[in-house]
Amino acid sequence: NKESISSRGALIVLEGLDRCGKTSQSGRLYKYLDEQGHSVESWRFPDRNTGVGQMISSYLANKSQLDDHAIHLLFSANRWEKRSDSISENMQSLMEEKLKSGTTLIVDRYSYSGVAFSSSKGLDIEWCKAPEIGLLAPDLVVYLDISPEKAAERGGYGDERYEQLEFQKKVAGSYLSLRDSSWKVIDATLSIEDVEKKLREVVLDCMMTCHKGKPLSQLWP
Ligand code: FDM
Repeated sequence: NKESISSRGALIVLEGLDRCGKTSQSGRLYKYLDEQGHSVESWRFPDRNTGVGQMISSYLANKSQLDDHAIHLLFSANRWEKRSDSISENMQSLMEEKLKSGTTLIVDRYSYSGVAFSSSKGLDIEWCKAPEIGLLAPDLVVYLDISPEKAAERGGYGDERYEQLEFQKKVAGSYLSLRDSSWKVIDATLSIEDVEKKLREVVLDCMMTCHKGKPLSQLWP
């Protein structure tokens, strides 16, 4: 029976500094894969639609204050509540179920943002990684690489808490220490079309590997 052996979707994560182009590239990638007939969804963290997500959103907008450890754990909780559907009857709604049913997820920010941003405030990196243990590991992490200075030139930052050059410089350093050889790094200063093309290549390649039966795994590998 073809259905029971149907292949799973890929968990694709896009990371990078604010204004690196992640959000527009994930939109373009989604559109492309969808038009090619793939089952695909575009996700992002923080997911501001949940109760936890609303607390995060209020914190980011400087409307509430929270201890650095507490907000870190909320970002992590926001990923845990989207990991797997253990409490409701709807077995198709969350990450693991989606992937297993063959849907590829393009995720704008994930645990690496969690660790990079919080450790840039001075929190211990191992402490930051701990609550992420057991979340689904991405099949591919794409880092859209841009210097903090260049990113800041792109129309300036908004009003959210972390959108400041000095802080983004620290985040860039944290990302660098998190990167490993499996990450695909794309120069985010190339034209939108060139970034898109490179992104498509690495993503299609990864989807093929998952299609061939690569098992889902957990953080941190
Ligand atoms: N951010 C995002 C964190 O500090 N920790 C996390 O776990 C995640 C997912 O939230 F400045 C930060 C990164 C960014 C802010 O992200 C909101 P978006 O992509 O601008 O919504």
